Amino acid sequence: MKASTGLLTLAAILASSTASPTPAKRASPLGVDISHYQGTVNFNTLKANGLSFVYIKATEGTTYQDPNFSANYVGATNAGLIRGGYHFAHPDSSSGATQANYFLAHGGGWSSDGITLPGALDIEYNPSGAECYGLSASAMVSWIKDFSNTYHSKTGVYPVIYTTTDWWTTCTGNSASFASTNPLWIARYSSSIGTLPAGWAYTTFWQYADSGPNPGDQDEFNGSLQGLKNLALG
Ligand SMILES: *[C@@H]1O[C@H](CO)[C@@H](O)[C@H](O)[C@H]1NC(C)=O
Ligand SMILES: CC(=O)N[C@H]1CO[C@H](CO)[C@@H](O)[C@@H]1O
Repeated sequence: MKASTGLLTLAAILASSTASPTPAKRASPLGVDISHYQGTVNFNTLKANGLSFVYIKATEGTTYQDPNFSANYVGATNAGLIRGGYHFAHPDSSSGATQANYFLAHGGGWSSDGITLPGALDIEYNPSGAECYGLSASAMVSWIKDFSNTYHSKTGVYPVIYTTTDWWTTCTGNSASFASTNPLWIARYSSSIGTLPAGWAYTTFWQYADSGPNPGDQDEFNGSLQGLKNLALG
């Protein structure tokens, strides 16, 4: 996913150097994740194309709200898509709790209604500064815990963690301490998902391409449509 600065994430840069893989025919529920970069999205078309869910960018740090969030969220809802918000983490600018509260106040909330996915924490390559945002692995793990525990205490569910195996390995020391609580969403633009971060036996979401037949990044839920609805029930 992209930060508001407009710089490509490393994952996107790496992916753009090779053609996006043509996904094999996928049986699992498909979705996309979008932000204002996609402009005005026709959610009825997404639904007609067979998509089941959409993650929508809400916030970054504590200073940025995606200008299209509300329009996107309402559009997705009206089209009958299962949807949720995501937050682009800036672990160098304020605490995890502060950013979780900002996200919750600006679209990242959750309720057990069968159509709202747990909010996602997008934690990945720093678009504009130090590797790992200048944090040690233990400080990074503490930051993520602070975000995750705050989100859980306010909603009753743990946020989905969006990352890459490479970033997670480098910047958390491949921490296994979220695997029993947080659903995983791995970005890997390949025909196979590859090695997962420590602890997780499986991924919940897979972002398998950064472009495709529908606007935004292309995602798959690892399970059935009922499993996806169960995630939205908590
Ligand atoms: C999908 O989940 C199942 C368990 O429910 C697991 O066996 C499988 O490896 C997962 N796939 C991926 C790509 O993680
Ligand atoms: C529906 C909506 O709000 N669309 C806006 C999304 O953001 C772009 C700018 O990135 C605007 O031009 C659209 O009007």
